[in-house]
Amino acid sequence: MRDAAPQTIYLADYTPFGFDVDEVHLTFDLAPSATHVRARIRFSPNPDATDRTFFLHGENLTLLGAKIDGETVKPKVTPEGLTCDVPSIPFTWESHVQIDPAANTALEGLYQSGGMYCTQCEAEGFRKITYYPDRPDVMSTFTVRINGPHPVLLSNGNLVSSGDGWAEWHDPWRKPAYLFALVAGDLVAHRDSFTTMEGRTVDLALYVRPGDEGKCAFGMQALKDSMAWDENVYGRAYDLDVFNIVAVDDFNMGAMENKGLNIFNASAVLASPETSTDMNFERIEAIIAHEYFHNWTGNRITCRDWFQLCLKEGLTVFRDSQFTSDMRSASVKRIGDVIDLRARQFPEDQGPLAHPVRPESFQEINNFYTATVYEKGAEVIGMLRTLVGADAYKRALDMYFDRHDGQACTIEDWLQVFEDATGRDLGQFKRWYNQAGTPHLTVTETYKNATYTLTFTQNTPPSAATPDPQPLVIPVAVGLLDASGVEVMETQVLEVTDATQSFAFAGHSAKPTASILRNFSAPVVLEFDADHAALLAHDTDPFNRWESGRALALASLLATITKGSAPDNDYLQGIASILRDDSLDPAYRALMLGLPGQPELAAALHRRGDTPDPQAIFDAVRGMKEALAQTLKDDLPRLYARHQVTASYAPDAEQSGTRSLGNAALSLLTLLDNGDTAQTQYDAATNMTQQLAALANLIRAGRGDAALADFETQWQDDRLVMDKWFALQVSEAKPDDAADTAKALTRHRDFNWKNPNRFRATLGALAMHHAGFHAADGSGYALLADWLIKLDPVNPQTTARMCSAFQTWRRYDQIRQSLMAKELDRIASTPDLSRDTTEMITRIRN
Ligand code: 0A1
Ligand code: ZN
Repeated sequence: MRDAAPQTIYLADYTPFGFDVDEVHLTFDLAPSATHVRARIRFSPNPDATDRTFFLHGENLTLLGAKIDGETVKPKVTPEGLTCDVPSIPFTWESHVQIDPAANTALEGLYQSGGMYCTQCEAEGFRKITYYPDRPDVMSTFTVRINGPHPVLLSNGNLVSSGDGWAEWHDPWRKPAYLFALVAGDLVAHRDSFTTMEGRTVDLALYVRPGDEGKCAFGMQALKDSMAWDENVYGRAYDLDVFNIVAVDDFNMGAMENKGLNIFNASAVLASPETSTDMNFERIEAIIAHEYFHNWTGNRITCRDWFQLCLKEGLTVFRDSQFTSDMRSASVKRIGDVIDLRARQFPEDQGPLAHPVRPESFQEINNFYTATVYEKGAEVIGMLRTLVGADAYKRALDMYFDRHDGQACTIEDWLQVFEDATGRDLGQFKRWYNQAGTPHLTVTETYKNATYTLTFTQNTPPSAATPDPQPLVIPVAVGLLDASGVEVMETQVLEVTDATQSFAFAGHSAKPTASILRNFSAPVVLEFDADHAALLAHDTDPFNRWESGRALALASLLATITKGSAPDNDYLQGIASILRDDSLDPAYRALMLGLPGQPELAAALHRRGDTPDPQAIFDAVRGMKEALAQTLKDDLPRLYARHQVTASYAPDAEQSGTRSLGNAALSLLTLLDNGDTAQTQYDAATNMTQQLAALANLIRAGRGDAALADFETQWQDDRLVMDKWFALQVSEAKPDDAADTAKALTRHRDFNWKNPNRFRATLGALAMHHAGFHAADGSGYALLADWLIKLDPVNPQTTARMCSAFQTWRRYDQIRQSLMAKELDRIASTPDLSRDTTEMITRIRN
């Protein structure tokens, strides 16, 4: 059954539910097409509420019976839920429903994946399991009995007792229904344990499909590292006797923080050197940490309503970034985060999907698990920490945990602890939560009478979500260098609060060189005519040193695209010196060889009033790589040879940094030797990082066919590796071939389009191939639209997320715009289109 006409929900309309839930007892009798769920729930009137309507959410449920205090009742049932007359004193509600997990392809609620049962309840999946007030401010303890012929039967909390074909779990921590989880199947456990700082022993287990046992050790270590880190840095210990993680093949997102029973997309937890790249390992470590950290920021303190999503997500992303910085290299992590922010959040904030970090309305909450809520939400917390300082941040967090443990909170609660801990008024700072759009910060400089003055002008472009943006509090970290590159003023944080504001620095006998927005101290577009060549050579701030190289590359590429200029020699020579400097971390040097993303170039052209031509952008980037290869011609063989790891494989920062520089050198070498070194590397590779990089280079050199066939033979039984095989062929295709390559892959026997990982590997890779997706004949647009239309009835959530490929459509020329508009309209006019996809297409098209 399809959704009713879309309804918009507003933050301003929040009212508490009329009843408290004191305890929940659930019994599951599992069967693929006819699972029975019996619920016994103790309700009592909520003294803080005025509306006592007893409405329970419920979707796709067959109600077989309901009772209040043991008496049969006949509730009024609609497609969204039920209402019933209830007593005005505490009462016990019982219901019995039947559901069909085998038919649940949307992967929300209780569904099946590879023969196992699993759940996904965030945001509103619990209502597909039983009738319930499915909203995050309704919290309760849960006791769950599972009956089913499966060796492993799991739910939240601690195991109470179990026997053959059944298990009973109790979660003593009150939680909202979105954190409920159940897993049943024939799984094997990788076990370990952790002793908390309070001296409690926690049994840890990672449950996987038989055959995947060898891919668990890294995830388990990451979990133990996360547990120790949260104790050491935030003073937060784990609070149950067990912590279970389950890997599932079919999952819409990365992972889910269900209390005591995290469920992970297999790609976000399973790892081995042979099958996973260094990047996979780093991502897995971060996601394990993220989900674990939610135990305090999300579970113990949750959100009052879904508008407050950033309360848990922004903070938890901020915490997992801190963790990765501590485990690995802080500057490499920061640069990676900013690359990601610009690639994913900036386009969102600068286009039709722009929304505040705390949105004020939505139709489908699943569409708001966005880079803005997550990544910009984390940036906002980073700015807050920069403004108040590390000590005050710590005090505020301690106060937050003390004051709000066990509660469902708002951004107002969050900001209040900072105000109380610091005495600061955060009224203006709060605009970061309420305003959409990426601020532009334009800087001019003057130098007179030994005084150097910087003038900042901030301007946030208006958007549908925020038509009249007001000035923000922008922490701008600034340092000054002298002409010889020596730092003459250490980093200072300037607080820009006005539309235009100047800061003077006296006592400089010569005009200094400014390094502005060090460590990317605010998520803004900086417009400043800096001395990038000097900063690239000398900046003491590793982020801004990298950023200067990036700025030179951007300027040079834009000049090539718009004027046909040759690559900038200052840039090439500056990068060459960095690459030759063996005192610099290899991972950092590898980042220095990176170029701005092609969509980022398109955005920069659009900002200047030019119309981006995707093929011209592609060609310019290729030309720049060739120029880098020529400039570094004599260095590359040595650079490559010196960055081969001979020790046995470890996914740590040091080894992966070495490999990333070796592989960055390889991609330039391939332009000089036509893939000979890549072939040698492919033949000798003993880990996926080396094998996949070699394969990519062979495809790029036009000689990938044999290696692709070999790779397929070797890995055909490993679904996660085969996702890489699908994705790489699309992402490395020549622009004109990308859509055809993707189309051919959709006919491959292993193209299981109902599996979100495989769908994304193939069609998602096309959407991310800038010049391929935007091929002039519209073939990329048409293919993606065909598949989104096909996927929508099966999996609305993944379909809706992938619609964002079209969000930048107004940046391009008239012909491309009309081709994209045609596809958007074709999707929009599909009969019975889901609420998820309808909302996305409507917002993008308008
Ligand atoms: N809360 C999870 C991510 C997540 C969000 C939504 C989902 O379904 C709509 C599933 C998972 C996290 O932040 O990791
Ligand atoms: Zn999260």
